Amino acid sequence: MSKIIVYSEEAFEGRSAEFKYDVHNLEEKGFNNAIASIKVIGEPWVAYYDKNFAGKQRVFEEGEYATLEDKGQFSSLKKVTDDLTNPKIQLFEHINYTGRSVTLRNETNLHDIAFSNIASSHKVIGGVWVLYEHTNRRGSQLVSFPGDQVSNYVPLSFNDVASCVRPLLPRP
Ligand SMILES: [Ca+2]
Repeated sequence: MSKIIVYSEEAFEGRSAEFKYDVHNLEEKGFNNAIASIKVIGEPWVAYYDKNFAGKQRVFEEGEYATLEDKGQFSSLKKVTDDLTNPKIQLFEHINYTGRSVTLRNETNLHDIAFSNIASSHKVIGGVWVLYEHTNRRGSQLVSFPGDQVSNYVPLSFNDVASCVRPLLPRP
């Protein structure tokens, strides 16, 4: 069974709580803006800065996270339950799916295909994708699910910054 365990202090100290299902509002669980370390067992989870799976976001795959870049920021948690086989995403140069486009199926450094700091919209055909502000999976993230169509990165503060993208992979 997939689950996430959250802690109020770094290094898995302080108060803790374990969740097996989406938490749309961490305030109801006494953990709003209070998560300082995380353990994930099983499927990946996405943590969001705002309740109801909105705002800035970060993926946590199976593993232990003793310190967090986004300590004290998360307000909702979503479990990834989607089919991760056959990932496919289409990125577009401009908003509303216009301009140059590229179709990707694997982790890609967008510098390598002359598409870094260009993308302004996308369509996810398959899988769950993470877009990163910087190469080597660094910086802000934008997480997108199968069938998602994101027509404009501007309101997401993600316009013309994506430098690397990758699909979440099925666990072996
Ligand atoms: Ca653009």
